[in-house]
Amino acid sequence: MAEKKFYLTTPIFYPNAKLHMGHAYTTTLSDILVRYHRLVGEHTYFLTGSDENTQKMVDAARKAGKEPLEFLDEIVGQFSSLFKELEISYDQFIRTTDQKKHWPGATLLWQKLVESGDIYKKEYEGLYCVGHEAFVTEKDLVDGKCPDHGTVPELIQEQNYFFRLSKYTDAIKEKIESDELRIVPESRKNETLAFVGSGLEDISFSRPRKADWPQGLGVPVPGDDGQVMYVWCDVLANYITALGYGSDEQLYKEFWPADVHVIGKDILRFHAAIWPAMLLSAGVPLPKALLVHGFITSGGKKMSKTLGNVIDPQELLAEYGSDAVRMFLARHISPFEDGDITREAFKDAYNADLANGLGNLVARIMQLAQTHLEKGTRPEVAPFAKEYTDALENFEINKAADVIWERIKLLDQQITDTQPFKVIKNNPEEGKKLILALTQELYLIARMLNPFMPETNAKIKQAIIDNKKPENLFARKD
Ligand code: ME8
Repeated sequence: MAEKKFYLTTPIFYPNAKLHMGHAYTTTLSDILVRYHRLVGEHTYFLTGSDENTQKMVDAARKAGKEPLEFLDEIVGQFSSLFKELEISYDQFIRTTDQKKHWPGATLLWQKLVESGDIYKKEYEGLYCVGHEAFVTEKDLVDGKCPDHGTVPELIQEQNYFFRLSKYTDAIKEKIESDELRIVPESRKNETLAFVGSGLEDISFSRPRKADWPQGLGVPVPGDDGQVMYVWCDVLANYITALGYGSDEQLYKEFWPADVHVIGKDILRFHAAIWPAMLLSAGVPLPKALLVHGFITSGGKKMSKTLGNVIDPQELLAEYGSDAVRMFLARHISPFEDGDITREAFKDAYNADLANGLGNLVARIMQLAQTHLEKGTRPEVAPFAKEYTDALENFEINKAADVIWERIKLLDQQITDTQPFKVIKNNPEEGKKLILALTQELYLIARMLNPFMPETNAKIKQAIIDNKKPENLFARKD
């Protein structure tokens, strides 16, 4: 039988500023899922990237006194260092300014939509919010300003190409209702069905090329160089262009359709309506699932510089290391709801889960093993418990982490209950058996930690193989 494949994507992030905790969250969840599928022997592909053909990037570059393309390289460099520090094991980082990798596929996709009769030209007038990179309506504004960005939108009148999204209302509804396109959690599925059910309207798919955009920014509309693709056919297309759709299609054949697009709740509508409609129009299979996670706040509030509650992932990484950050995000924030992080909560969780919890357990067991077992007593590898694999198959990442911590607690209890340090004095054989059983369960726990805490997983397994207590796995933070 052919190996099972697993293709996961993250959103492609805007490179107009450094990534924050929310982006770190999406990427960490994604990485945990991919590492799990890799661990159980599937053939995985993990895509992330950046959404570069945007006005807000051009504005940010000019503000920084840089040329846009040079500015992009710098910010994208910062993205990759954050991902490296977070141990994100992606296979490819796609950039939408990549003319070799991305543009041919975006162009082909556009042409397919044209062939289906779904692209038409129309005069358009609307209010454009640069912060959103989207047209907004009067209804969205507060005192004439965009409430999210505090800016007055521009009134724009122009010729655009439109996409016949309305045509796909029923087909999309059916795909979502039948779970052919699964939306997780259920509440997001219902939200999408309500939104799609109220009818989809055709949407603007291109914009006139801006005079101040440098060459190399914005995918040209095929056959009309005066227009560039506006968002959808450029940005959403990344999920297939990265696999070589429209150029070298080997990866595309191997990995498409995506097994899951991991996204935040802010971009649900694009992914649940526009993207499937484009794929239906182009005759491309739909992704299998969308995992829609909530938003992270700090102390119950949106992180903002003015409130002073911004938590920079790089600061936490420098102080606590990647495994601690990954574990907090995985265990203490539900992927299906909004979550909160504060420095205090982080420190408390670190001390309870890692320094006093896992770290202490490893020290207790390895102290016994080092003293009483011979080196080379290799543990047997037990299979994973179903509640662990089920949780991860269903994207219940925090639940899978809880399963591990439940076993950590039980194993701690097992030492207290069986007292191998006493048994060994009167009955060395029996004592050794007890200690070996402890190391065996510890080995399994280490394997279960693999997707969450790759470094710790390796350190514990090595300690067991070397039969040696590891130095300070997690130092207490006071
Ligand atoms: O929207 N909590 O890019 P973006 C949790 N380029 N996750 C958060 C978050 C928060 N507070 N803030 C952001 C874009 N995110 C487009 C996407 S995809 C084809 C194009 C995460 O840089 C979350 O995953 O604004 C959200 O969907 C994404 O970052 C938006 O990133």
